[in-house]
Order: sequence, then structure tokens, then C-alpha cells
Amino acid sequence: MVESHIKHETVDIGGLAERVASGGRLTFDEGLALYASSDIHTLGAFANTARERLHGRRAYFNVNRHVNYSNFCVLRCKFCSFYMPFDKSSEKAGRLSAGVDLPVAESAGEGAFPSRRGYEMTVEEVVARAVEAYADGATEIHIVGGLHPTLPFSYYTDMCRGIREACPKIHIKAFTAIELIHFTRIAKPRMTIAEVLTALRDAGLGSLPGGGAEIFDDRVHDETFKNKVGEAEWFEVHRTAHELGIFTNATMLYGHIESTAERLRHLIKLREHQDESLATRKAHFNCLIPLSFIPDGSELSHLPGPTGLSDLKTLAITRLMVDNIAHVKAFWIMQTPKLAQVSLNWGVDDIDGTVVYYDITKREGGGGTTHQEMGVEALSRLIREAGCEPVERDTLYRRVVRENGGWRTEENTGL
Ligand code: V47
Repeated sequence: MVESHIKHETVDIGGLAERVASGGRLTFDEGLALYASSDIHTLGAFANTARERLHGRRAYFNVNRHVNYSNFCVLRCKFCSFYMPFDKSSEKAGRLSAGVDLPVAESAGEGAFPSRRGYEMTVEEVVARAVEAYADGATEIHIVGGLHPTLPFSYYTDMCRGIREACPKIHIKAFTAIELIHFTRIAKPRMTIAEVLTALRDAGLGSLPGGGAEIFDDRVHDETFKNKVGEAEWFEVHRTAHELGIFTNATMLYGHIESTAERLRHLIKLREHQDESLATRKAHFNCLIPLSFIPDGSELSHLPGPTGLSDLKTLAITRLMVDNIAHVKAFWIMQTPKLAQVSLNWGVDDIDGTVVYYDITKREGGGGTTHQEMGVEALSRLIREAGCEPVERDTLYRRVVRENGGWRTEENTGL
């Protein structure tokens, strides 16, 4: 039993200790109390109890490569600093392909978006990225992009097929729920979500990343990403994937205009969906990734973004509220390597991977570069120093064994 040892005037959470110790499920009101409490040590200890029950001192990372195939997007989400509007001039300029080393094509970058450039990669360029990553030992390629108005559905199936042929063992984790809905609309003739997922799986898709969830709330939706499909469609995609036996992740984009109550409702909706998937479907959510909002360059750049403590509290409360998704990840690109490391004692058990290039967000002071890479040694050092055992996992949380210059996964390691 964890004892509360700091007296404070806000909310006493010491009374939750027994339930946390026995793995009981917390209510919405208890989640509010956790947020309202300034007893950060007890909160961290609670989250660590829940984390250790599931994973002991193991902390996971993977050797992966993120590829963002294009930033052209028909949406204008206020929190996003990645998208470029696609117009007539982009049609011409944007078709300049991206270099394999630097995914920034010469294009657009004028008017409202002086510091951004529109780009789109060819299928061959995406495959080349995967081949390079595979040669470097990557077990996963994580592919997402904007909702491109003119690329045909075959671009995406060709991309998966090309990667599968060139890199037989690499796991293709690709396309957020929002992109998949876009594909149902651009396919000719239009396709259902199940048909899109089946076609992509036949072409080599392994699982879905968790992006595009933002905050499941109508007010937040209307104020920050109004034209994007909402929670019903996001859940429909993940429900269909789980029915088809395709594993997925889930995210929560926090620290912009949402309240803590709205975060908690978001987490509880994911928990309820996971209950159903675990009970009735062939697959479920593997991992939940709370994404710390980075205001720089977005339409919400006047907002301060979350502080370190707010990041830590949200990661800890996510672990405590969502007892049925096995893994909680701090994506070091967003929470920063330093905070991701600290969070390993605050409920987090995974810090994502080597990444290499990431175009969707860039931290201030990062020189605006999309090259954001961390080696296995650096990831392991962060983990060890936090008192954890680094475990390389594949996308489906099987232990990766490196031997004879190659790698294999251990089946049924139950990570
Ligand atoms: O969908 C956009 C978010 C997501 C910003 O599944 C922003 O393993 C912070 O989903 N500040 C894409 N976040 C990233 C994502 C992800 C990342 C790592 C691992 C996995 C996984 C998934 O990033 C978007 C959106 O929700 N996002 N803009 C921003 N300014």
C-alpha cells in the first residue's frame, strides 16, 4: 500500500491507495481528484504500482523509421503545423519529389505558410526509405501523411506492396483512422472501411497507428478540427480493424484547449472500446500514446502548451484510468527524451523508437529539422538510468532477439 506523505490543501488522494494496489478500476470523479491533487509523489507512486503490475521494471523501445509521405492536406486543423494547402501551384510545384535524405520538396511555402514547404514522396521514395531502414535493422516502418486530394488509392496499396516485397519482415504500421476514411472516399468506386483495410492488409499492412483521435469531445472538435471526421468515425475504423484481427494503437492530443474533464472522458471512451474489443473482437488496442501538444507553428501557437508536470500527471493518470490497454507510451519526440525518461517511473512503459525522420512536429530550438533520431544506445541509457530494463520489442510487443547480424522475434513473449 502506498502512503500519501505530502499534506496539501487541494484533494486528498491517499484514500485511493488500496484500490490502486489491488488493481481496481477508477471512476471519472476519481480521475478528476487525481488531476486536482498537488500530491505528485503519491500520484507517481500509484501510476508506478499499476505499471509494475503489468510490466515489472521492463521498459520497451523499438527500432523503427517514421515516414510522412506528404504534408498536403485538405484539412486545416488548428493544432497542426504540418499541413500545406494544395492548390493549382502546388499541383505543379508539389510534384517535385522529396529527396531520400531530406523529405522537403521545393514547393509552395508562400503566403500564409512562409516557413513551410509542400512535398509529396513517390511510392519509390517511400519504398527506398523502408529499404534503408530495413538495412539499418528497423523492425517497423510507421507511415502517415496528410489527406492528399489527388493521389489515388492505388498509391497507398502500391506503397505497402512495394515495401512488403523489398523488406519481407518489416512491420508496416500505417495510416491513421482519418486517412483511412479519406481512402474510402477517394477509392473508385467508393469502398467501405472494411474493404479499404482488407485491401491494404492484402498489400502488406500490419497494424494501425493511433493518430487522429485528438480529444473525443464535440466542443473541442468544433473549435480545433471542425472539418475532420469525429469520434464516431475514428472508433468505427478501430472497431472494424479489431473485428478483422488488425491490432491498433490509440492517442490523445492534450494540452491545448481541452479541460482535464474532457481528457478523462476521452480516456474512458477508449477504455470502454477496449473492454468490448477484448471481449468480442479478434484484436484490440496495443498501446495508448498521450501526445503533448507542441504549439510552435500552429494556429494555436499563442497557447503555452503543457508544462512538464502537466505532462507527467497526464501520463500517470492515463496509466491509472486505462487499466485495460497494456502499454502507455511517452513519444520522446513530443514529451522530450528527458521527460520521457522521468515518466518511466510515472506509469509509462514504452518510449517509442529510433524514429530518424519526423515531420509532423518539430520542437522549438530543434533548428526546424525533420531529422529527429535517437540510437539504441541512447534509448537504452535513458531506460537504464531510470532503473528499468531496456527491452527491444516489435510493433506487436514481441521481444526482438538480435543475432548473427539479423533479428527475430520471440513468439508469445507476452510483453
Ligand atoms: O494525429 C498533430 C498529433 C498525431 C500536433 O501509434 C500533434 O505508435 C502534438 O499519432 N503537437 C500523429 N501533436 C502522431 C501519432 C503517433 C506518434 C507516435 C506513435 C504513434 C503510434 C502515433 O500527432 C496526429 C495528431 O494527433 N499532432 N499536431 C502538435 N502540434
